[in-house]
Amino acid sequence: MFLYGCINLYNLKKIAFLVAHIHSEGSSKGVTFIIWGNKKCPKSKKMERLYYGVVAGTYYNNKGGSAEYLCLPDEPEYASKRAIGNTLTHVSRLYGTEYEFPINGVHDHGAPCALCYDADDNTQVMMPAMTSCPSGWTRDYVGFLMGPGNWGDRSPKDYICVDEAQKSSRGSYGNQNGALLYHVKATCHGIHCPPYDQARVLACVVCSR
Ligand SMILES: [Ca+2]
Repeated sequence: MFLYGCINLYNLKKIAFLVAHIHSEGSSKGVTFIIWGNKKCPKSKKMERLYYGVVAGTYYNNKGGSAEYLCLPDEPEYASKRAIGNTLTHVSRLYGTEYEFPINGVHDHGAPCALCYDADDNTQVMMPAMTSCPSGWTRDYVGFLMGPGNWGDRSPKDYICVDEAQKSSRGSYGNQNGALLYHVKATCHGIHCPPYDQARVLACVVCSR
């Protein structure tokens, strides 16, 4: 009787584990991500582009605002038909981005972006200062680590991995200095040189599996 109870409990636990595993496998399939600096998503069998647009963010020299770059769709939809006037006070203002001295792109041009969905993957990671992915991972794109300058810009933002092509967006409006994008270099302060080299800009890679 005792043995019978044990076997049942064991089997029940095993079944519960399998059900939970199947459930988590089923529910976690697919990743969404933004490709920065390109309006095309990486090529892959089940890749879908949800929209494309332009990179935007808080003005480089504003205090406050947001610390993230956004991928704004080219064709916006407004939830309210009511306009509140052209004055930009008492709101959070967004500005298009501009490459500053890009290696492959055009100085002062805006950066495109796209929101992508890959139904084949479960997870995705961006690795700074790498161009290759670990074994078993697929390389979605290689890029340059980019972000705000830090010699007086007041708006901090998270670094992003910008596609190495550094494409220009439609309507790149010249030197307007909005949410700026600079290359990133590692200094030799607390970082080993070599192998790090403060004369070179850092790469990045986006990997999934
Ligand atoms: Ca500029």
